[in-house]
Amino acid sequence: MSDIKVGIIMGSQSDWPTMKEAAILLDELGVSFETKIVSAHRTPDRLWDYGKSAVDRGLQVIIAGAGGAAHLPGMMASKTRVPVVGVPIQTKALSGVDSLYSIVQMPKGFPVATMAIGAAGAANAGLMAAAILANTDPELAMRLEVWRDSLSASIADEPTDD
Ligand code: RP5
Repeated sequence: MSDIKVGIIMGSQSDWPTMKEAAILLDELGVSFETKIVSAHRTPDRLWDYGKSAVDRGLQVIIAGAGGAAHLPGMMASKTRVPVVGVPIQTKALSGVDSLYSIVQMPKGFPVATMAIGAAGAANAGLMAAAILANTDPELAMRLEVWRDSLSASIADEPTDD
């Protein structure tokens, strides 16, 4: 079993600028992760193998981003009991509403924890994965508390014109 706790997977290289936001957060919080391109449509065998081996490899959370007919998160959730956090990529044609609907409307029995569309959703996916892991990792829990407190402290009391 490897040390990697979180898998960040995405349907295409074109998803990486968005999914990078999850990686940045996990890096900041000291969570080990891997990144892979796994497409439900273009590399279905890769998807199957990834899902089949996820538990044995010690993955504890999978963050899956996809756009358009975004079947990757749901198909991954059907293949492994490892919790899947879905990130709808913002598309050009339909602004990511297509991705959101494709990811969020899972049938009863196979949930995907669906985040917001785009970069904020990807960053929150990283934070969600860290929060899940923090339940059994007190040091990570402390780092996450510090991160949250520092974000709160950075918010001004009053708006300015600048
Ligand atoms: C999806 O199709 C990917 O997740 C990506 O968001 C979208 C478009 O992929 P490319 O045509 O840019 O490779 O599978």
